[in-house]
This record gives sequence, structure tokens and C-alpha cells, in this order.
Amino acid sequence: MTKVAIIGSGPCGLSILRAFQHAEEKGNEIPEIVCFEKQEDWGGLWNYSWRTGSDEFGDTVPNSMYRYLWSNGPKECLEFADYSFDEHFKQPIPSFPPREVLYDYILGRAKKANVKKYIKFNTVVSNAVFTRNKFEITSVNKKENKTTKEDFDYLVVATGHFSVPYIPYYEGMNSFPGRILHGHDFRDAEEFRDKDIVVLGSSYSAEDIALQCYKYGAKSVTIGYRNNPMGFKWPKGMKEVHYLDRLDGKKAIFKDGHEQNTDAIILCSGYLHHFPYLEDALKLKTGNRLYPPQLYKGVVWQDNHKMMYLGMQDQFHTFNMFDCQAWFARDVIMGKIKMPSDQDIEKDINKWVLEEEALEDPIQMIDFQTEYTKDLHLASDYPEIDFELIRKHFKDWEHHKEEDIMTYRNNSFSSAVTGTVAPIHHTPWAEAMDDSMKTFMKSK
Ligand code: FAD
Ligand code: NA7
Repeated sequence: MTKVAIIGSGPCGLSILRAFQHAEEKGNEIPEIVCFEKQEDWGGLWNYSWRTGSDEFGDTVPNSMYRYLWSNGPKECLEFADYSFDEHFKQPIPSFPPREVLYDYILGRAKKANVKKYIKFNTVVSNAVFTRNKFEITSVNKKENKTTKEDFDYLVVATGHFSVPYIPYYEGMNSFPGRILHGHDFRDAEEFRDKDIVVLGSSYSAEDIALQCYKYGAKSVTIGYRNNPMGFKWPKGMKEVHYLDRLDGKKAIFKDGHEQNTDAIILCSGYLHHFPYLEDALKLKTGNRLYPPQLYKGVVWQDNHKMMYLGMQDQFHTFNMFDCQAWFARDVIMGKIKMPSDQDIEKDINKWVLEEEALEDPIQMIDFQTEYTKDLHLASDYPEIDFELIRKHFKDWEHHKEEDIMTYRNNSFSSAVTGTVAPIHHTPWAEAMDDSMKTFMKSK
């Protein structure tokens, strides 16, 4: 029987487990599946942990999410086509839920599909090579400290790419008298109450961590961008300046001459696509971009069609795009989708990469990733979902953020799966200090 190894049981790993179960539900015989998960539980980044650095077994902690994290896009843009928010929560809920609520939703589908039986928890893949036409996977059961080698016919890499921080160096860091951390290790904004902080970066982490610190009482928040400022209308107490030049004692000195005394520096300088367990011939080497090269349809490894990567793109679309990728990967593995010639694969990849490289602004990026997702959606039996409505929602969301970065999360969107219009949350985001599911679900 064909054997498939899946590495990771975050949203992407769970998508492909559900994809296989969906095929089985429809009467198809599915391959033998083993999903390796290094954490104790499933859900990937959404499975919050207070830990940073390494865990009790000496393994690196993958978690990058923090307390008080609320969805940074409308939930209607990421809804599963086969498992709506209405089905899960049995009542309409607002458009921007906190992490715990989305975690519950992700797990709801996985539980319904009964896919936990495929997952080996606390088991880290330490090596993967392709030899004798098989993937030889070495894994370590961390609890038992036991190493196992097993052969598989297919390999699906679903280990995410927001877990290994990129940490730049600036002059003066060694003698800085405060705390320096990367967003990956940021857990609780309360730590920075009444403090002056500097945040470096100009993407989603910089935006949200800066806002978190402001919301939970930081004295001042100074954001240093490298190339382009985010340019939002920041509230009083927050400002955006150009790039850090150096630190001098407590003083952060920026390229535009601006100086700011600071208690802490939070590096929101992005993450590395880091696959230390993969042999070189299988390893995707890319930065965070919307169309990493060498992946046919953003999924199948160009040099070995028995290997798939899920979720390796920079992300506007998330869960339902992961699903479209997972359904596609499943059908390649089950022989329902035939791979074209090497030449056609090369042509297809180049077409997307060239288009991606010409993108100039977020609106074009949203269009690009929507087209990509729609293209994949057509290729499989992933259920009906209105990606045109999702495209529109993403653009409205961008405009809401430009209008007011403090209030964009108070807006309501409609479901591309059920049509349900989200209620407005009982408390505006800027005043909602309690991110628990219990408080969020209260209607008043
Ligand atoms: P992950 O969620 O990272 O899961 C990967 C899994 O692989 C983990 O469980 C990990 O333990 C496991 N793993 C890794 N290496 C190994 C190994 N060698 N062996 C075994 N197991 C391994 N998306 C949204 O849609 N909305 C948001 O609001 C949002 N906020 C975000 C905030 C932050 C701070 C970050 C970092 C990301 C955010 N994202 C958000 C994007 C997020 O990447 C996706 O939602 C999603 O978690 C990606 O799923 P994944 O399965 O690809 O990766
Ligand atoms: P991103 O989106 O990959 O962005 C990385 C940011 O880091 C980006 O603004 C970069 O600036 C900046 N960067 C990179 N190197 C440096 C240095 N040396 N100094 C200062 N700034 C630097 O990662 P995020 O963590 O923001 O987002 C990842 C996910 O988390 C995302 O999906 C969200 O949903 C949450 P540049 O723009 O290149 O000038």
C-alpha cells in the first residue's frame, strides 16, 4: 500500500488529513498515512504556549503567537468551505475573533473528521532523504528518546515558516541595558506597560505587536521601518521612523536622525524558511514571498513530484487556501491529478513567479493570491466557496486599515460559505482587554 508521511499538524497538516478523510468518506481507498508532530498537541501556531527557546526535551519551541492575539484578517476570508463558522459555533460570531476562538474552530473540523488517529505527537522529524525511490524518514519520540527510521512513498512538508526568527544585528546591541527580543518570543504585552519600546519592521508582526504594546499601556511605541513605512494613522504615543542605525546605551538612533530612549527592542524582522531535517536536494530555499519558486502550483516540488509543500507562501489567504493546496496534493498522491511534462511545469511556475515579481501594492497582491487559489480550487473537489467575495473582503479590509488602524477589527463581513453576516462585537477591539473565548462569545 502507498505510504504517505506528513510533517506537521498545524492548519496545513490538518488540511491534508481532512482532505484524505474527505476522499475516504466518498468511498475512495486512501493510502496509509503517518503525520509527525513535534508538539504535544495539534493546531500548530494556534496552539498557544508560554514557552520560548527550547522545550523540556531540548527541542526548539515553534510557537510564535502571543496572548491577546486577535485575528488580523476577517474570519470570513479564511473559513473552511466544508465546515462553516455557523456549523461550529451554532450562532453567528463577529469577524475578528481572538486566537483561542479560531483554535477551537480549526480543531472542530479535525475532531469531526476523526483524524487524530494518524498523528504521532511529541515526535520530531530529524532527517528526511530520498533514496531507493523512497523517502527515508528519521523521527525521534521526544518523550521516550527513541529514534525510528521508516520508508514512505510520498512526503508532505507542512511545518510552517513562521517559527524560526530572522534576527539581525545592530551596533550597540551587546551593551544595550534593556531587553532585546524577537517577535517570535513575544508573549504578553503587559510586560511593556509604562515602558518606552522600539519595534523594528514594517509588516504584520511589527504592526500588531506595536499595537498590542500600545493597547496594554506602553508609554511610547516607536516603529523603525527598513524600506517603506506602514503609513497608518497611528494614535498619539505611537510613531513610525526610518530604520535603526545603532544603539548608544538606552538610546536608539535612527537613520533619519531621530533619537529615542528605549527600555526594550522588539525585532519584528521576519522568519526563515528553515528545514534542517531535509536533505539539500529536497530543500525549498526561499524568502517570504507569494510564489516561492520550484513549486508546481505552489505545492509540488519541481525536482521530485512525490514531495509536496503546503503553506509555504506569504499569506493573505490562509486556511481555505491551505485546503485547496491539500486537496490538490491529495489528488496528485492518489493519481487523480497527473503531472504535466517538465517543460510545462517550468512554464507554469515561471508564469506565476514573473507575475508575482511585478506586483506593486497590496491590492495587486490580493488579486494575485486570489487568482492562484481559484486556479487550485478548480483542480479538485474542494467544496463550493465564493472566492470573489473573499477577494472583495480583503480589499475592504485593506481600506478599513488605512482609514483607522485602531478600529479596523470592529467591522463586520459576510460569509463566503453560508452568507451569514457577522454581528458587531460587544466591545471595540481597542477596549477589549480580555481575549478569552468565554468573554468573546457573550452576546453582550
Ligand atoms: P504552523 O501553524 O507553523 O504548523 C506547523 C506544525 O509543524 C507545528 O505544529 C510544528 O510543531 C510542526 N513541526 C515543525 N517542524 C517539525 C518537525 N521537524 N517534525 C514534526 N513536526 C514539526 N493567519 C491567519 O489566518 N490569521 C491570523 O490572524 C494569523 N496571525 C498570525 C500571527 C503570528 C504571530 C504568526 C507567526 C502567524 C499568523 N498567521 C495568521 C499565519 C499562520 O502562519 C497560519 O495561520 C498557520 O498557522 C500556518 O499553518 P502551518 O500548518 O503552515 O504552520
Ligand atoms: P514578514 O511579513 O515576512 O515581514 C518581515 C519584516 O521584517 C519586513 O517588514 C521586513 O522589512 C523586516 N525586516 C527584515 N530584515 C530586517 C532588518 N534587518 N531590520 C529591520 N527590519 C527588517 O514577517 P512578519 O513577522 O511581519 O509576519 C509573519 C506572519 O506573522 C504573518 O503572516 C502575520 O499574519 C503574522 P522590509 O519590508 O523588507 O523592509
